Amino acid sequence: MRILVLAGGIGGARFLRGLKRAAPDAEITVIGNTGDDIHLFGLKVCPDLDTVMYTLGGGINEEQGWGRADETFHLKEELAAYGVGPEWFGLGDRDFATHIVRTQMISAGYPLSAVTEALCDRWQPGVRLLPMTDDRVETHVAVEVDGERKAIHFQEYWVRLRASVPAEAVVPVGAEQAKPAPGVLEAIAEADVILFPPSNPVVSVGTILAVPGIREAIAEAGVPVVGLSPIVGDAPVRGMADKVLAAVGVESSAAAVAEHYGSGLLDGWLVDTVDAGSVTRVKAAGILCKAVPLMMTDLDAAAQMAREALALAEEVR
Ligand code: GDP
Ligand code: FO1
Ligand code: CA
Repeated sequence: MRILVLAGGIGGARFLRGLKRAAPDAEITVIGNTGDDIHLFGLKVCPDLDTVMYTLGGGINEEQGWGRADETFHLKEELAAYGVGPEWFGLGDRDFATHIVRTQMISAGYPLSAVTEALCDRWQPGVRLLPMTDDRVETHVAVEVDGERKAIHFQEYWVRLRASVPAEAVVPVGAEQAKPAPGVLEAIAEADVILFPPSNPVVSVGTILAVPGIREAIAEAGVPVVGLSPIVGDAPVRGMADKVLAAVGVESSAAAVAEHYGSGLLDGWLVDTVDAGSVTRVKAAGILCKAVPLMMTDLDAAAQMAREALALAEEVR
């Protein structure tokens, strides 16, 4: 079975770990979000691709959910001693190596998709990890600070400001001109089932869908498309999904996220058992829906969620 998954960082990566356990013989292709990418210290950093690669490859900092295990921060401290920042973004020594290799290969002319494949040669994530595009896309957030409206990088909004001010708009800058990376449209067309993990619907899955051709290819793939809600009890399990959902005019609820994707895209939607009351509303939107436990407390829980998603896909097929 060929399974295609659109993934952000932590939510996507932890779900994928469960999916690998639930479907050990499946061929899994992951389209990763690159809208979070940021250039720092002259290096290209791809947080969501790296989170998937490290999580599935066994190098992730488990407690944090991002960055490397056994990390140290000597390089960052030395840069800070020269007054070179930003200090608000925690890049560790081990992680820096990934960004140096990536930037070196990109400077030598390799596209991000080829670079990602080369990095995965080391980590062996057990899935085919494709960036959504080889073109530069950067998610910016419009905010009002001291009475002045300005656009800042999504990482600045989340990591520096901790989403402490309302997001007035979220713009995947460059997405309209971007082309799907090599292999992306083919993987969608060849998939037997397409899954949206409990990733951020705006800045992760939404950004991937903003690359022209990807949404259309999924809608026309003719295979079950099933998603899992990242919103449990009307709040994100972690992160700032409520803030970025508000920016696109969507309430923070499992049902509203399903309606936001819509029946043109989604065939099935899983909500957490605490949101069982919203199953009728999702069904009324033309999307098959079931309430099951959706907290990825450990690998077994994530694997059970993946089984439920695959079972729902069989029901809608
Ligand atoms: P990010 O790039 O690191 O923010 O990761 P993703 O976009 O892949 O996923 C972020 C989303 O995952 C957030 O909106 C969280 O609410 C959701 N999430 C994290 N852990 C869980 C969990 O255990 N269960 C569910 N249902 N959602 C989760
Ligand atoms: N998230 C943080 O909350 N603080 C950080 O300092 C931070 C550094 C960082 C470095 C490399 C990397 O791959 C990810 C990193 N993240 C950090 C996580 C990440 O940028 C965001 O949590 C997600 O992209 C949110 O969608
Ligand atoms: Ca992310």
